[in-house]
Amino acid sequence: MIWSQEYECMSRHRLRELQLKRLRQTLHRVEQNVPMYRDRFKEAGITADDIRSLDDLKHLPFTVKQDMRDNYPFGLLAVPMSEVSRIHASSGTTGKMTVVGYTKNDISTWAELMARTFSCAGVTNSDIVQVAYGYGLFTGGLGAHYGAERTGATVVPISGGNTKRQLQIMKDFGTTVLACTPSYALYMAETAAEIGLDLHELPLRAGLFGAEPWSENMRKEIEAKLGIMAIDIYGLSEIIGPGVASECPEQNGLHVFEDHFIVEIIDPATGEVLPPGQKGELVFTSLTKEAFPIVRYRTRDISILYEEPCLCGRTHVRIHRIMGRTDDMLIIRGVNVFPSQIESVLLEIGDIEPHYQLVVDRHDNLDDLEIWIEVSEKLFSDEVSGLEDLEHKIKEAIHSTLGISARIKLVEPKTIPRSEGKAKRVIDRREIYPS
Ligand code: DLL
Repeated sequence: MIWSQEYECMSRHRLRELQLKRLRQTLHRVEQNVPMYRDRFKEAGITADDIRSLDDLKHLPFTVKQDMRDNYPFGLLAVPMSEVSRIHASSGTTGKMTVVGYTKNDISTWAELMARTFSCAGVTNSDIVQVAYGYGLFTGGLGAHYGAERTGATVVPISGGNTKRQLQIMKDFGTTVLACTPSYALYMAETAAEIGLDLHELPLRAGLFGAEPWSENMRKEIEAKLGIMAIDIYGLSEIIGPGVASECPEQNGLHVFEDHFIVEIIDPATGEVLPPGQKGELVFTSLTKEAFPIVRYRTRDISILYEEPCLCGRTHVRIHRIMGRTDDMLIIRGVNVFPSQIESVLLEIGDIEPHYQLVVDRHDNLDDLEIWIEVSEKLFSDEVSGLEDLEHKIKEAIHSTLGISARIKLVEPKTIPRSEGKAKRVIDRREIYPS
């Protein structure tokens, strides 16, 4: 089922015309209203008027995550606050989060894009959609909520967590579609098995999974254990939230909603645009956003672009499922975490040597973070209670700053292997990216 035949199946020629028109509008909007873009364009010796073809896009400077931090919280908004009807922010830090804003129209556009996403899984007004993405500043919950509502489906806004209750509701309400992170879907399946609930007997038939990396093997496992079709959905707060790209029933790459976003793949080392078929970093430009337009945003996500037509009839290009990142960002239980954030929390606490290692693993389908930290010789030879206090203090600090729980393991000086080059801060045993 295609939600918006008119736009999703548009001829490539008409689509390009529409993109160019919307791109020029967006560039004028940022040039007039956002000082950072105005300055950047000036530095690059370019004005919005100079962009006469889609090919000219490559002359514009990139936008990066640091730009959000530098303009925290509202410096990149292109409308006055009186026109902003919603704020979201990326998870991870309480300090300088990535803050994004939406006008009423933006919220409506987003709902429309998410309705397309749900339609990719065949969702109609006969469906009952359980939204188990987190509600709140994270874009997953409310993004899925508005989109599912737009399709006419019945929405169960349960948010994440409380797994047994999720399963009870799934059974009692007759949920047909589940929206959550892929690892949480597997965790639900496992909990169902533990309590003797056979998911194959329930009406559940499809799931929309994203917000973290997963693999083809994980898809197979989810589909088998839950007895459903599992659709990969992709997005990021900076671009709109979920609703940037979605798989169709062909399950062979994610269609980028190109009437609202231009996608490019670049060489992360040189910034040069790569042709379709080559692996590189995804870069997006928004075409219709009012409050928070964004030009050439470097996602750090690695993928490949496919231009071949898709059997489903949609004409929008597809991207390969996310294959990795160009930076060290980890996604732990749906929370985006940079090792540097953990480091700064650790260094604010005394008695710690600047040697630590993050060990990330997945047990029973739940991400598990263990932080190994070297403590001073003195503390280590002190009585045990000193170590326990410190462990507790670190655990609390990590939880309150980053919103994730971690197991803390304090070790003697010189326990963590030293490296001659870059320190190896992260050991990720989850094997989540496809090889
Ligand atoms: O995770 C938005 C979202 C919510 C997408 C619900 C899908 C479903 P952020 O918190 O800003 O936004 O995190 C964005 O998550 O740059 C990717 O690294 C990763 N990511 C999102 N979707 C996928 C996916 C939301 N399908 C970051 N596969 C992105 C792999 C994904 N990684």
